[in-house]
Amino acid sequence: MYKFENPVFVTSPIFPPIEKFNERIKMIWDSKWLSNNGKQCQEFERKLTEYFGTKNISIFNNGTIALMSLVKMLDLKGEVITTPFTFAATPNCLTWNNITPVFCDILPDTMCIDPDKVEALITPNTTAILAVHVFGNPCAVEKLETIATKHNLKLIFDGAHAFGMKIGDKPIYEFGDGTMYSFHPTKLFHSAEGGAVITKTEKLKQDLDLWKNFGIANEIEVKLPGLNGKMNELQAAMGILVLDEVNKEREQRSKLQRKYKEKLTNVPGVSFYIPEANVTQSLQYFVIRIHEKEFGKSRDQVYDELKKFNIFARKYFFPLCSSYPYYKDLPSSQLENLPVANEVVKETLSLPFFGRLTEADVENICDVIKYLKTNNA
Ligand code: T4K
Repeated sequence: MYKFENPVFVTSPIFPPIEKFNERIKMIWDSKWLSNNGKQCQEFERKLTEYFGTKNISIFNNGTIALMSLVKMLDLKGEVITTPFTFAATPNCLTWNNITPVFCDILPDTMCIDPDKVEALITPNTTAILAVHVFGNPCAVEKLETIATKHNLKLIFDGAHAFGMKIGDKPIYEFGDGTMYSFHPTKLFHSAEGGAVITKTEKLKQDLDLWKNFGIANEIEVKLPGLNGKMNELQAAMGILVLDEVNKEREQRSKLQRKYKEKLTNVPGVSFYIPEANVTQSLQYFVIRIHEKEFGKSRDQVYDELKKFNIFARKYFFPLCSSYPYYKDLPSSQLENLPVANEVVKETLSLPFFGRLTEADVENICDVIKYLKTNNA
């Protein structure tokens, strides 16, 4: 069976041509300006405004600080209903705001929060729903909006995986009060580290802009007890150049996704979710589920055996956030409340998925998976 010569990781960032980065570095050196909304940051925000088609965008030094800031600027308190099947940053942003996360079970197909289980978790202390477009699968946005409106709750999205996602003609950020994007290098689009929030209102964007600069309005006025969430010029320069490459990356990922689908359809014990046709996908991850009984091996066995072929898949998002030592005793974390999430978390495997992979690489990865169904590594 084919073994990769070098390790193949779950992802690998876009690297723009180094000459272009050097030009940008020269611009930064000449400007003698490294942070605090310099020319690169201004240009980056302008370019993102064009790319996304909205002015209500505030860029940050990373997605976590962006989400923490969004929660803070919406003045959320008490309890916020969220998903346990996500990266640690999602519920941690609530904890940093002295909010108790209330974990809600997920849907078996999209693996996003189950809107039909949200209402039962609402108490007088609930102030918002924080949903995650996990792996770039869209949440049930309309149902969530209906619930939020009915109960007078804020609705925010962790769109760390949702760059460029749309439902029909509607960009995903048009749902809810605000959406956070992560520009970490493991993301389809990145700025080395970075993030952004797109808001429904211009006022919220202005509040975020103030908040991320310590709340400083001008030399004689500090309006809010803010923090330092500013992106720097080097990050912005990278972001500008990666933006030029992102459509090419997306095209290649589309081909790879097609190849994965073609090779893994009808493999007993392997399933994957592809969003409906009206969804423009972010193409952030390619995630399969290993169903132990049918496949004959557990996800963990497959994960371990893939390594012997130099394939380094990831068990995102294991363990569930509700299993973390500091969340496990919450009433909402108990197993009986999260049956689907507890099942899904044992099955998911994020396979290598990035533009420098070839379709032949994907074929080899799929052949190894099929080989492992009947053989041991
Ligand atoms: N919400 C959600 C739903 C998220 O997934 C995330 C971040 C956030 C919020 C927070 O956004 P940020 O504050 O990060 O902007 C990674 C990332 O560190 C994290 O950003 C990301 N989610 C999470 C899903 O993945 P790890 O622990 O898996 O990273 P690491 O270092 O193991 O990298 C994974 C693979 O990527 C490596 O095996 C190789 C490759 N890699 C990584 C880096 C950093 C590269 O090839 N080059 C690189 O520079 O967390």
